[in-house]
Amino acid sequence: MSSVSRSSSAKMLNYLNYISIALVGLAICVSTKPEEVAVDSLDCLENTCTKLDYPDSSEVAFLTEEATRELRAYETLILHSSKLANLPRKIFLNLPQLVELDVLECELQQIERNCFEGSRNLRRLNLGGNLLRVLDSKTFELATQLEELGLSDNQLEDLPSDVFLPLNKLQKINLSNNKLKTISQYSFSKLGSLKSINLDSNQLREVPGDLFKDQQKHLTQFSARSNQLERIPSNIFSEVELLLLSFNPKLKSLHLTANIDELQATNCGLESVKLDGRVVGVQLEDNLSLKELKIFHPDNLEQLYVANTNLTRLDFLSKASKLVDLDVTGIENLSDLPKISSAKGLERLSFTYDNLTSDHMDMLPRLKDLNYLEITHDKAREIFIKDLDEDFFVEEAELNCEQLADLLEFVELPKDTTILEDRLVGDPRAPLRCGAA
Ligand SMILES: *[C@@H]1O[C@H](CO)[C@@H](O)[C@H](O)[C@H]1NC(C)=O
Ligand SMILES: *[C@@H]1O[C@H](CO)[C@@H](O)[C@H](O)[C@H]1NC(C)=O
Ligand SMILES: *[C@@H]1O[C@H](CO)[C@@H](O)[C@H](O)[C@H]1NC(C)=O
Ligand SMILES: *[C@@H]1O[C@H](CO)[C@@H](O)[C@H](O)[C@H]1NC(C)=O
Ligand SMILES: CC(=O)N[C@H]1CO[C@H](CO)[C@@H](O)[C@@H]1O
Repeated sequence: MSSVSRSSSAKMLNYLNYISIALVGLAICVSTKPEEVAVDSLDCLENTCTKLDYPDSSEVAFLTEEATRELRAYETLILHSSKLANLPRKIFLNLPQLVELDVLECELQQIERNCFEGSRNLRRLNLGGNLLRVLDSKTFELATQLEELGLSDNQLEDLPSDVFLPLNKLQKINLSNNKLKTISQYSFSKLGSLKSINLDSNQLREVPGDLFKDQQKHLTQFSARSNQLERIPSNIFSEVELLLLSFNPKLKSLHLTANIDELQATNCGLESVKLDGRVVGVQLEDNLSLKELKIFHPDNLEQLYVANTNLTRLDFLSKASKLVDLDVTGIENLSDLPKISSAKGLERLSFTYDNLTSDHMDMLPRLKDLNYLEITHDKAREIFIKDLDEDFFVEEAELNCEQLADLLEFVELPKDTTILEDRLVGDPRAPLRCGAA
């Protein structure tokens, strides 16, 4: 008797569950069936159209043949300064020639799968600066030719793990400035052409070790600046050109096995960095707690920026024979500075002159190619530039800051810098003051 009543109450429970599930399902159906409103004319300047006003998510605009007639000659269509809760329907049915669609700052909230019907030429889609919060896993199912997808500056909190799966030609994706807390290990599965991924300014705490399983051969760029990353799996990449990880204050240690052309991990909370692979450019400045840096293949290293760190040893410097550019400003107790004399091709050097480094200045004349020398001492900074170009540095030349900025190319002059020419002895001219203003 008691067993019967138990099973009937179990049935009752199931029944209740069933009801509530059905209701949830119904709610989704209602919200995904907006009412279609025909747009007969568009306010366009060439291929840029504005002032489409459909802010209600229960309405979806559809572009009529008539409205799109003038746009058939363009490969790009730009919609902005509009209010489009839903992406308009039939854009590609009427404009199948479109290669690029930009819907920027249009308060876009929802994208229906069918909007991409007929998008057989669509290679670039930019939906930046909208209000997208969720994407359905089928959203891009019909946009199979996409090579670049821009979803930056939205409100995305989560992504279905298979939402990009149909995009097997995708090369670039920009998800910067969203609210992503996690990213699935399958997010980029099977996207063998994907080369550039931007996840800047999200709330990611970790990236799964398998995230780039199908991009192992080569990534051009991975960027995850300004997140909350606590760790990066050491073998997540095998080959990456540009790796940007700056402004992750919780990233205490970084150990990577990949070959990396350029690594930037400035302003993190880094204490230890170990790079096993071939590295060419390494920027780790402004990590006040960084006390360990190991570069196992320093023979390829060309650029090393470690200003404002807590390093004491850079023992690999003696093997960094290709080093061109070194910044060790603001390192209080660096004992390995003399070792750079083996970097015979060094062209730029920045360091802090104090009682410790003062003993080692005899290595400077051995650096024959040095043409930019920046010395910080007692909070003042002096820059010495070698007379590279006689035409430019003639004795009477009125050197101005603009010319100097040209000459220094990618060196950004610090604010209020005093510049002394190397022939200064006896030169009556006052030192030049330049700065980033
Ligand atoms: C991604 O979007 C951001 C914000 O709009 C932009 O600054 C950045 O240049 C884009 N990055 C790439 C690689 O396209
Ligand atoms: C720098 O290192 C010294 C000695 O190794 C340590 O006492 C100090 O706390 C470190 N500074 C920072 C900011 O981690
Ligand atoms: C540098 O060394 C001096 C003397 O050994 C020590 O007093 C000081 O705390 C050290 N500074 C750092 C940042 O480690
Ligand atoms: C550095 O050397 C100068 C002169 O040789 C000396 O007066 C000063 O006290 C030293 N400073 C430190 C921190 O040792
Ligand atoms: C988290 C952390 O310690 N970050 C520090 C890295 O270095 C910069 C500048 O040198 C500091 O401002 C950060 O606090």
